[in-house]
Amino acid sequence: MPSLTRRTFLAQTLAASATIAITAQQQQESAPGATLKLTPGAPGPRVPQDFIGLSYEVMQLEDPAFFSPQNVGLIQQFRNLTPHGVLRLGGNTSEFSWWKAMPDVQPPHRVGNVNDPGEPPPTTLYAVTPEAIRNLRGFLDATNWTCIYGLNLGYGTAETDVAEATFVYKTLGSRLQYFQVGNEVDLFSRHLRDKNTWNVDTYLQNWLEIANAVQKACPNASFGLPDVASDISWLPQIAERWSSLPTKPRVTTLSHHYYAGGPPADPKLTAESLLKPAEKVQQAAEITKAAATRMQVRYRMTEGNTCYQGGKPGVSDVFAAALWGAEYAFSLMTNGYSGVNLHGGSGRAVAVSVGGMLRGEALMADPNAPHPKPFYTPIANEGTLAGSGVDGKLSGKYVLEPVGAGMKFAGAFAGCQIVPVTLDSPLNVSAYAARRADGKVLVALLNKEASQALTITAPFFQTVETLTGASLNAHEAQVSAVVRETSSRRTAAGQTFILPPRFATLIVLE
Ligand code: BDP
Repeated sequence: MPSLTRRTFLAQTLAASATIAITAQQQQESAPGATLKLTPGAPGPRVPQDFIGLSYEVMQLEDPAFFSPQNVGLIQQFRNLTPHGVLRLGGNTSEFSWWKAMPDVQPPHRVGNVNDPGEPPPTTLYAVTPEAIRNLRGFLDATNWTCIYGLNLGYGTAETDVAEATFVYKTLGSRLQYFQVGNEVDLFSRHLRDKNTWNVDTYLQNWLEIANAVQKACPNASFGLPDVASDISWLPQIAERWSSLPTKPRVTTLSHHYYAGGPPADPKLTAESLLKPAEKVQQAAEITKAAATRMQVRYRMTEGNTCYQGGKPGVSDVFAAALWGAEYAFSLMTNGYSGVNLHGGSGRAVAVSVGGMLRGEALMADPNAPHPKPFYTPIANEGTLAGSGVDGKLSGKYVLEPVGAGMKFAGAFAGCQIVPVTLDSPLNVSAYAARRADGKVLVALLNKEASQALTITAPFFQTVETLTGASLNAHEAQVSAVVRETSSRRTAAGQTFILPPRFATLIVLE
C-alpha cells in the first residue's frame, strides 16, 4: 500500500465523507413520499391516564426491599416512565408463593409439580410477608402508581389466598386496582393440573372458589381474569358462560398476554423481523374486545414483551425493541385496551419464572459474562455489586432500557382520545393520532425501516419529541424533547419533512 502523507490522507478522508454526505442527501431526495391526513370519522377510544404499566414477577416480593420507598432509583425510573402507571405483579412465579403471615410460620409442604423445562422448577417456593406488602404500599405511594396483585391459583387455596388478599386489600387500599388469581391458566395443563381435565370449565370452578371467597373477605375488591398466555379463545368461552354463573365476584377486566416471538434460539426472530406488521395483534384485539363487550368490562394486555423466556439479546435489548414497544402500545390504544404491562424485573425472578435460567444468555458473545437483567426488561438494574449472572446482587442504579423508552414515548397519548389518521406510506411507517384535552392533535410517526427514509407532507405542525437510536441493533434509545424544529418546508400543500429510517417523531398539529 503506498504510504500516505497527512495531507493526502486528509484529502482522501474529506473526499470520502463528501461522497457519503452526497449519498445520504441523494437517498433522502429520492425518498418515497406519503401524505398524512386526519380523516373525518368517529373518534376512537379514550386512552386512560394510567395506560402504561409494567409487569413483574410476584417473586420480586421475596426481597421486601425491592418494591419499597427506599428503592429510590427504581422509584425514579417508574416516575420517569409515566406519572400514573399500573404495576402488575404476576408471572409464572405467582403460582409458587406462600403467605408468611408471621415470622414463625413454617412453609407449606408441597408435592413437586411436573417438571416443565419452561416453567419454575418444582422445588420453587418463596415467602411473601406483611413487610413486603407494607413496603409495596410505600413504593406505590412514592411512584403514584396502582397495582394489579396476582394471587396464587396453582397451589393456592381459598384459605391461603384469603389470608394474603385480606392483608393486601387493607394495606394497599386505593392503590390496589384489582386482584388477578392465576397466571397463564391456559398453560396449567402442562405442569399444574391434569391435562385431561383442565379446560375453561374446570378453571372457572377453581377460580370462582378462590375469587368468591376473597370477594367475601374484601367486599370492595375487584378482579381481572383469565390472564391467558396465548389461547385467546378462552376469553369468548368465559364471556359465553359468564351470565349464567350464579355467584361471581366483581370483575372489571379481561386480560391476556402477548409475546411477539420466541424462544430466544429462534433464528427467525431478529431486530428487523420484530418490526414487521403482526396480524396476530389485531386478531387478538378483535376477539378480546368482543368478549369484553359481552361481559361489559375493560380489557388489558397484562404481560408481554418482544420474546418469551426472558428475551433475546440483540432483539429485546436494542433500539428495535423501542420502536416495537411504542408501536405495540399505540396499536392497543387504538383497539380500546385499558392498558399495557410489559414484563421485566430482576434477572433472578425472571430466570426462575422460565425454568431457572435466561435462555438468551447462551446467545451472548460470552455466555458466562455477568448478565443480571432479563434481556427484555423495560427498566434494568445494572447489578454492579458482587456476584454474576442471574444471581448478581442488585445495585441502586436503575436505567430505562430501549423497550421502556418506546413505552415512555407512547405514553404521550395517555389521557387523549384516538382520532382517525391516514398515511399512504409505501414503506413500513405507521401513524397514530390522538386529541389532547386542549383540543390539539398529537400525531406519532414511526419509521421502522432499517435504512429507508420517507418524505411526509402533513398539516402544519411542531415537533414535540423524538425516539431515536444509532441503529436498529444499538443497545440504547433516547426519548428527547425536541428543542429545535426538525428541518421541514412549508408550502400551500402543507409541511414537508423527511422521516429518517429507524426514527419516531411525535408532532402536534397547529
Ligand atoms: C410468561 C410468564 C412469565 C415469564 C415470561 C417469559 O408468565 O413469568 O417470565 O413468560 O417467558 O409466560 O419470559
